[in-house]
Amino acid sequence: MNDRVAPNLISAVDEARHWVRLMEMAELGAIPGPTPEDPGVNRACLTPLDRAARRKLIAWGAEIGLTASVDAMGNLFLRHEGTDPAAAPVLTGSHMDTQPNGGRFDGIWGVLAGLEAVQAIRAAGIATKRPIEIVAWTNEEGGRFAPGCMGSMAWSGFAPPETWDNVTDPDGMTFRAALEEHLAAEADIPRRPLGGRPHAYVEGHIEQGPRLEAEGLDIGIVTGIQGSRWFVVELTGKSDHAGTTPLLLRQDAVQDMVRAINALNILTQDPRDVLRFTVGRIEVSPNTSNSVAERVRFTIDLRHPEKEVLLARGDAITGVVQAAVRGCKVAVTERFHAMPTTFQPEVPAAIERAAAAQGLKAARMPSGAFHDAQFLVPVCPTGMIFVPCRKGVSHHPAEFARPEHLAAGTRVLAAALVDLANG
Ligand code: HGY
Ligand code: MN
Ligand code: MN
Repeated sequence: MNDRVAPNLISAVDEARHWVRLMEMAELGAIPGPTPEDPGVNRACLTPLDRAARRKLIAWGAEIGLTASVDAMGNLFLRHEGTDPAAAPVLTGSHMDTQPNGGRFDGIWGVLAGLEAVQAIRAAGIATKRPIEIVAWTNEEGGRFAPGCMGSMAWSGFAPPETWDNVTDPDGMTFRAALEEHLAAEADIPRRPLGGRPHAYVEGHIEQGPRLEAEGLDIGIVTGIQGSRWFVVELTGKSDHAGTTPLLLRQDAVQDMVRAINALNILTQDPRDVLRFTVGRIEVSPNTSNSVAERVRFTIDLRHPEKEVLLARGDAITGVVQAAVRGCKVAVTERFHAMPTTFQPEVPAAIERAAAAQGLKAARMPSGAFHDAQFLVPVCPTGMIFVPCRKGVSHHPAEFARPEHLAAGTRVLAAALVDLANG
């Protein structure tokens, strides 16, 4: 199918323009990194920084004739019209929010690759039967409001939009209040209904793993995404004086947390090192050095490519914690439940054709990170394009991808979009 793609499409993808836009976006929420050459980004969802980045994207889209719209979850869309406006669009994009200690490429590359690909398609004078829409999903990271992927979960019908109304950020603001504030600030942008039936979805993303770089590959043709489950464990004990209370009389929530995590480390042992178990956030109260901790809340991020393992180990968490603690009350809440997904063959095949036609070294591979794409699978044929990132580092300011790799990924995306839009 790709041999119909105009050869000037590839040359119309402008590596320098694409890199400049990425670096401009990285200034919105820039934070110091390990070296001056590696600044990071902290741009949480539904913040003024997030809105400044969206306005910049909308302006770049308007310059090339794309029309913007926003849905009730704040998902942002830029539309390139097709010769058949009534045809189901091909969707591409990713997310613009970052981790609090994030990098310059996670998420935002996929959105800007979509913009660059569509700009190249238009510059090359290629008419697409189907419209192409670039999407920026709301709150993929789950850093400010947990869990992640709220925008794509609500859009795809995986969960109702009001599911997370009362989730609060560290400052106590609810997701619903932040979303209403956000939508009010973007009241001038046309609204669109939540949901849709696109023809296909393609997401560009940095690999966030070491394989492509280690094997000298240009493109990852993603075959699917491993499953993820997020839990919050709350241990409630009793606060006491650190100097006068005998250890035997204490209900120390921190000591019970240590017992619980030690027991969970045994539960999640995996000699093949495939299972991923992470405790990334711990809240202690009253959080003073000379009072015994009354309450601890800690998060669990559990991942595995096999549904059976994810269910068995995840369902055992509550019992393991209860057996491990000494005296604290235990409450375990599951906050995110995304089973392993495999992409349908059509989109990976289009990506493979595009990479082969451009003589790029590509391999099929699964994704260890979760992405909005996993919630698109039940809605339409879905796929992802990975590009290498340095040493596989991500969710850190040292995250880096080379301009030539990003341009190659964008060229594959552009060709795949034309293939899917005219196929
Ligand atoms: O956590 C993840 O897998 C994604 O990068 N947000
Ligand atoms: Mn991401
Ligand atoms: Mn991420």
